[in-house]
Amino acid sequence: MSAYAPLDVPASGKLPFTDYSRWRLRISDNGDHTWHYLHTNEECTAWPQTDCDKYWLGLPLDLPPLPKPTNALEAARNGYRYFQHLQTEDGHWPGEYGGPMFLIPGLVIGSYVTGMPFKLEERLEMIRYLFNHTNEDGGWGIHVEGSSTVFGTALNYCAMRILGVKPDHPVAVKARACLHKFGGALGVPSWGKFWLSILNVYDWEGNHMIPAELWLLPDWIPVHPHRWWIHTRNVYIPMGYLYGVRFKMEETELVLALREELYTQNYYSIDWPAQRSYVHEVDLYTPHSLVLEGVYKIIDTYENCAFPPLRRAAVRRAYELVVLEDENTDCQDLGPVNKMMNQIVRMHADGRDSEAYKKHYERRHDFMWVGAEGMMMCGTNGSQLWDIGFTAQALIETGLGQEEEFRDSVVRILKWLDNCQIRENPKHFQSAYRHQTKGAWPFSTKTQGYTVSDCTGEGLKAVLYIQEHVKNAPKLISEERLCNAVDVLLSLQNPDGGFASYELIRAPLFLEYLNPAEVFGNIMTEFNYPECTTSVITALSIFRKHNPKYRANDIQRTVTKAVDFLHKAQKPEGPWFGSWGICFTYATQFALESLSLVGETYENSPYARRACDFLISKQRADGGWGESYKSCEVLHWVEHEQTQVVQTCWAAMALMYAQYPHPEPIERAVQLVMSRQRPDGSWPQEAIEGVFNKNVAISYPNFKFEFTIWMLGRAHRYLKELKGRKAA
Ligand code: LAN
Repeated sequence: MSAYAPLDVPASGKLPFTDYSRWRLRISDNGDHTWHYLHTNEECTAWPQTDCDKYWLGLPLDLPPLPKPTNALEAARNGYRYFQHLQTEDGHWPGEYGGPMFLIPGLVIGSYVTGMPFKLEERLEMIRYLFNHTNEDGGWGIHVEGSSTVFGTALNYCAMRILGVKPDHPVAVKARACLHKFGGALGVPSWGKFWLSILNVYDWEGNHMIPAELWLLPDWIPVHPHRWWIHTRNVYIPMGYLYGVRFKMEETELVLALREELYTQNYYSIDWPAQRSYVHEVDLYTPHSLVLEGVYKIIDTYENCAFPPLRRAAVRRAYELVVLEDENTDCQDLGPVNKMMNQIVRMHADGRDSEAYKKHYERRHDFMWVGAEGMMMCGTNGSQLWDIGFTAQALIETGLGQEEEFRDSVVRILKWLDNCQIRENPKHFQSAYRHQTKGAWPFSTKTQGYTVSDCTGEGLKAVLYIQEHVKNAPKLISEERLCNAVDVLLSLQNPDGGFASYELIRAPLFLEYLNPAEVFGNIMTEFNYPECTTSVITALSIFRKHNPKYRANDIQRTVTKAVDFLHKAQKPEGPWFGSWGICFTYATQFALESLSLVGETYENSPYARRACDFLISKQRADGGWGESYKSCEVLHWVEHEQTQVVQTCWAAMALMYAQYPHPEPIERAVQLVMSRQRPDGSWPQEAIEGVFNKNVAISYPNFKFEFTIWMLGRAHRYLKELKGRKAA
């Protein structure tokens, strides 16, 4: 295991551990991202660093100051002049997609146990990232802004040690002290117990049964796992396999050392079965329900006398499903968690000489991102489509996209959108329990290739906007393909009118009582989300203006039901709860966008009015808005300590969607956002913007460009019109 030999690293991660002028971002034909470290000066000259590379590495771009903006539109234009530097040749905007602090451990443990090495520079910068994200107490939380938990601390401690940090390094010493304060790794949540068991530093006996057997049930059963939320089922498939075969790392010196370092008692004296339901209180977001405890009693008892042929069949079935997923996504897989687990399954079943092993080796890099603070593992292989969709709409709605200066940039956006649309259903379609993909846009790239409702909506809007509103724009996406996208959207409505994320809701919502992952909320089934519902409503509304004939009745029925869902989903105080961005500000912006497209405004709709009044009540003295990620956790509004530019834009956009009749709050928001713009047109990074499963924050650093440009440009016109109306 020399690939993981101990390293000498500085005490602090402040300064890079590698030469940052040598990193380059490579973009595949589909827009997948991989970072490369160049070793010779010749290589560096042949492949110069781009502004985009420099920006994400935190290196200065040295762009000259732009003419000082005298109004909101000029500020938006300056913003886009800067943002254009970060657009790649192929037309999209790469971006760092960090935040969750439980992904590097999966990458590192999964690589270690499958014998896949990292390059030295990757190891060094991952270590630095971990150093830079320790909390005051020496530990790590579940995400970069969260306080320390056993999950974050135990797993990242192991990752750091595998990567080469010695146990007496000051960061390791402090992290260990923090972990021991929590009583060691014993109380790690179930996903942590799983990873530590894979690493052979937690006994499998300390885990509740993970039943791959469920996949042998007939599909019609209402709680069959193919009906679970797509991420959850795709994680529990390889988990079931690896639990079923009790996969564990051989006892290396490091494994033996970790058994001593992670616990406050002798590893060999631990009562493992007693730990199965024990999770430290700092980690508990969704405690086990009584029903789940009951189910565990039954299946743990079964496990004691498991019937070997049944177990073999279950493990075989799990393996088949892993292969289908790998083949559908070229081993990139749905997300970083199941990707690393599938990798272990494939190594175990197919061996180290297999094609699958080689593919998995490469595909790890799609998730590994070098940022200013070191190398991280991203939440997906990027947010390519999501970012380009908003950028396109911002450009067209502000009118900037029609300006000659930006023409080339806009056409490149369209080309990228053209390439990204998924043209076919998956290779393994029904057999892998997938929803149709033909016509959809994914969240990141076509390689990953999963339909997402709102990504399809935003992708469709972006294409329609550019093809319709930019003079002489090439019509790259045919009417047939636009209709395919509409078909996908129409296929995704749930009976109560709402839209979920990737699929229809397939199982009863009470399944949430069986949520075994104590650190996440709402993971067992799909749920309807106001954000997703909005993207679909708005995309369909814009599409039918473009093509009033295609499935007109279906569209009408779908939009009416969806708006009805939105009305019902509004909180009594006025906002909507956001599940993917922070939080009430985010979702309320989307909801009011929907309502605006069906003609509901402050003047004529009690829903829009209540929402505006709520937002106005949250505007701060400086003219901005600021909401903490904690809102998503505790389900009510929590102020952020600082005003946030991105949320200020969301709130101001919401007011404009609702045609809020008083200009002052919007003017003050514009002032705040302009006051934070730098002379080169950019905005500095502020607090984290996104969230998932209620408890994990995730970053969308390009939002600070997309929504600022969009809001400023719109506000410029809106305020003018409003004043004109008032004068008349
Ligand atoms: C995402 C990111 C994008 C997000 C939106 C498109 C914004 C949303 O409107 C629909 C859901 C979706 C696609 C989404 C779902 C969950 C994801 C994939 C993530 C938040 C990014 C990371 C997260 C994934 C589950 C992380 C891995 C963790 C597990 C619990 C498996």
